Parts: sequence; structure tokens; C-alpha cells
Amino acid sequence: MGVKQKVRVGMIGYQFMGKAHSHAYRDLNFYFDNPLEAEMVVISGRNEEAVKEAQETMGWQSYETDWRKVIERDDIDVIDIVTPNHTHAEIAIAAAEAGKHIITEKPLALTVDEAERMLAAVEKNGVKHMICHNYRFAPAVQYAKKLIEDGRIGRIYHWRANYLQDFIMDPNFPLVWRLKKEVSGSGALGDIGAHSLDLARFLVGEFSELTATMETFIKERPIGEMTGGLSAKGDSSNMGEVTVDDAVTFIARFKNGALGTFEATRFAGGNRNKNKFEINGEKGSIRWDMENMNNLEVYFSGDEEGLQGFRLINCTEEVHPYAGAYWPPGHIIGYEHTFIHLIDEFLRGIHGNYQPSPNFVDGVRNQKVLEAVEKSAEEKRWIELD
Ligand code: 4PW
Repeated sequence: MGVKQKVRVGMIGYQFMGKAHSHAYRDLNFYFDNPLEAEMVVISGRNEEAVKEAQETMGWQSYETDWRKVIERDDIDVIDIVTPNHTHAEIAIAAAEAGKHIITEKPLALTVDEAERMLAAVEKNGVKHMICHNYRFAPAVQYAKKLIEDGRIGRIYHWRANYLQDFIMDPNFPLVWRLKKEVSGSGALGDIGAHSLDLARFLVGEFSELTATMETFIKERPIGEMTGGLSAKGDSSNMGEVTVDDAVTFIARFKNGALGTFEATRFAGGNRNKNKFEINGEKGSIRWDMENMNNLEVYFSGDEEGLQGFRLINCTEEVHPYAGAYWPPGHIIGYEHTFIHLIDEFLRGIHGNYQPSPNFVDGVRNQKVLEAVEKSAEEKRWIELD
């Protein structure tokens, strides 16, 4: 491994996803022989004390308190957007116009219109773009994709996904940005359901129509921030309205004839980050659960009588995508590594001058599904997707 070509990154935002992306830039070249190496040039945030602390702990060279200054800099090649959803469009369009490659957190935007403007800006300016649907990059999920593409499952009949969390079940949990429509776009739907529908598009195919129902169980919450983390409590003498869904359920038809069921909720007590799916096809079935993310359960109907059933594959062998870069078989990896794999793909796209996936095209398609789910729930009817 000689001296690598550098790609200079400016990150906008520094919290949960800022940490996940920063870790990925730092560790990527330790495991993967990527032709590019990320130089963590500048991180930006409005709160100077907090962003300075993030700069120091996460290993960035400098900080800014105005994201526009990061975009204006000539020594930045990539803008990484890890801010709340309502800021994605403005930052991404400005970054594209400045000729920067862009990686952004999901969902792409608040609306289809915003998402389409973002896609138009990156295409017009010829920059590479990626959206952070990191769960696509778990080795087990990549291997599931390979099994499907190799025809091992045959025609797909069913997709069944639950994305279950429980961190806002306490009515005193504060009205954080994820619970405000004008900042987040939607609730459980866009925050976690977006991952399920992206996985469905990745593994099964495009949606043709869907029908949905949504609910907000706790309609008012104390004003406050997430100080204290997941056990944060707001000031109950000062309440505000929750303007997003707490839970959503929808059923869908895919263009290839498969049927899908989806549930995304933050009110599934005991489920911290239970992102799981099952696929049933003519020749077999596949199951995956993020909380045991190294494992894939696979059933082949052609197995010998008496030995049929789900087999448990620990996707840590050389043959499993990305796994060979780490440890000997059986030595598992975790959540943070999915971001390493995604950013590895992003940098390879920049170096090799190809458009990596998932990208803003996926972001727009996902946004159309999100919008159709909301419309269906509101109008109580099936919605077709183009
Ligand atoms: O993207 C999602 C987040 O917004 C994550 O994968 C999990 O749910 C963790 O936090 C939220």
C-alpha cells in the first residue's frame, strides 16, 4: 500500500450520524484497500463549544460554525451532510453548485419536490452522490442480495419487514426534532420505515402500489432537547404538539408481483433497534435481523426431506461481502462497520468515476414511497407509484 490519494471532507453536523461517519472515515483504510483516503478537514455546527468538542474527539482538523463557509472552501472535495432532514436540500444543492461530491443522511429530503431538486442539482453539476442507507451494507444483507440475484430463492412472493424501536414510549420524552414535521418530514415512517422500504427496493424491486395507516399515540410532549440521551425528560409544564407519526403500517404490491408488509414504530416496547425482514420465494426463504446482524437465516425447499428448515449462516467468511477484510470467520462485526462499507463504496465511485449506490436517484424513489404512504393514510385509499 503506497501513499494514497486524498479526498478532503467537510462534514456538516456532528451528532449521532456525525459520529458514525467520522468513525468510518477514520477506520476505512485500516481494513480496506480503498484507492482514496479521506482527510477529515473540517466539521461544522452552530454551537461552537459543542462542535469544537466534536472536532477534537472525532479527529477533525478544524471546525466552522457556518456550513456555508465549508462549502465555499477550495480545499474541500466532499460534503457530508449529517444534519436534521429539513436542512438536507439547501446544503446539498449549494454543495452541488460548488462542485462538491455529496453524501447525505436519509431520508433525502422533506418532500418529493425537494428531493427532485437535489437530484437535478447533482446531475447538472456532475458530482457523485450517495444516501446513507447503511443497512444495505451489512455483509449478511449483501449476501442475501447475491442469493436472490443468483436465483437461489426463485421468484419472490413475500417481503415482510418490521422496524421496531421504543425510545419515545415515555410520554415525558421531550419534543425533539425527530417529532416535528417541519424538521423531520415524518416520524417513524421517514426515520426507520425509510430503511425498510429502501431494503425492499434493494432486495425485491420497485413498488407499484400501497395502502397505509398511521398513528400518533402521544399527541403532546414536553418541550425540550435530548439532553440525557434516550432517557431525556422535558419540562411537563411547557407542552408542544407532536406533528409526526409514532407508528405506521402499510401493505404494498411490487412491480414484479411480490406482496409486501411493513411496520415501523417507536412504540414496540422492548425492541431497541429491531430492523428485520423476511423474504419468501418459490425455492426458499431468507430472514435477517439487525440485532443479530452477522447472521442470515436461509431456507431452501430443495433440501433433503427430514433436514428441511432454516439454516443459520454466520456471514463472517471470506465469501461474504466485506467480511474478509476484518477477522477470521466467526469474529463478528457491528453497526458502525455498515458505514465503513458505504463510505468505501462512495470513495471508490469518486476515484473510479462511477456513480455509487444508493444515491439520490434512490433517495427520490424512496421519497415517493414515503409520500405515497402519508397520502394513503390521510385519504384512506390505495396509491399507485409511477
Ligand atoms: O437511521 C436511523 C436513525 O434515524 C437509524 O438506523 C436508527 O434509527 C438509529 O437512529 C434512528
